[in-house]
Amino acid sequence: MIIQSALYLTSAVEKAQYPVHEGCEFVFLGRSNVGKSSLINALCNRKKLAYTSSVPGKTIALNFYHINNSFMFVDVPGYGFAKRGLEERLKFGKMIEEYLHERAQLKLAFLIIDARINPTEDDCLMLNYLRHYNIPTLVLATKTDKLKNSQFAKQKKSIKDTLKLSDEELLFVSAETKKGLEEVQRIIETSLNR
Ligand SMILES: Nc1nc2c(ncn2[C@@H]2O[C@H](COP(=O)(O)OP(=O)(O)OP(=O)(O)O)[C@@H](O)[C@H]2O)c(=O)[nH]1
Ligand SMILES: [Mg+2]
Repeated sequence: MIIQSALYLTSAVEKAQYPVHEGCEFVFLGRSNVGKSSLINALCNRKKLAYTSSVPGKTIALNFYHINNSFMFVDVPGYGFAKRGLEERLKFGKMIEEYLHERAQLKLAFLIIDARINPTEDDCLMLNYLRHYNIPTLVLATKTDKLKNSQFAKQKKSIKDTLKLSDEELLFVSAETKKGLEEVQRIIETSLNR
């Protein structure tokens, strides 16, 4: 599947603000600063479609991007950002849960983790939540460009063991080098045709 067009459509902090459309949606979840927005940009071949920052906490609402005039990528605020107060973290948590729980058009969730770091407790909680609600999920281990070749096999095993993933549920990617992104696009296409 080739992404020919990508357009920022709208932002939402609650259900009433979600855009009305017929297509399906793909959501990008993960810790703050892990690289969710960067992956959306890399997949769409655009530098500044989704805002990115070296400072965590850049994305503060659900952002909807219309792809090929057909389906949506949904960028969400990162979880586990300690500098956010408890109240804010709960607010973001509820915003994400409401989306995951209520959005019938949600086709597939990408859970983004850092390829260099073992999944955190927040990552495990998020994956359990997705499994509990039967939301099809693919784990994308990103920033692979920063992972030494010698560490690759060890990291793969430890991520798979911690999250209890099969081989098909984990892909190593990089927004920087675009490693693995053709495979992600293939998976999106398969999912759209299902
Ligand atoms: N080396 C490398 N850096 C990356 C990669 N992806 C993202 N980054 C960097 O990681 C930082 C965070 O990226 P974002 O895409 O803004 O992360 P996010 O998950 O959207 O962050 P929040 O919106 O705050 O939750 C930025 O400085 C990016 O340049 C990657 O594949 N490789
Ligand atoms: Mg972001």
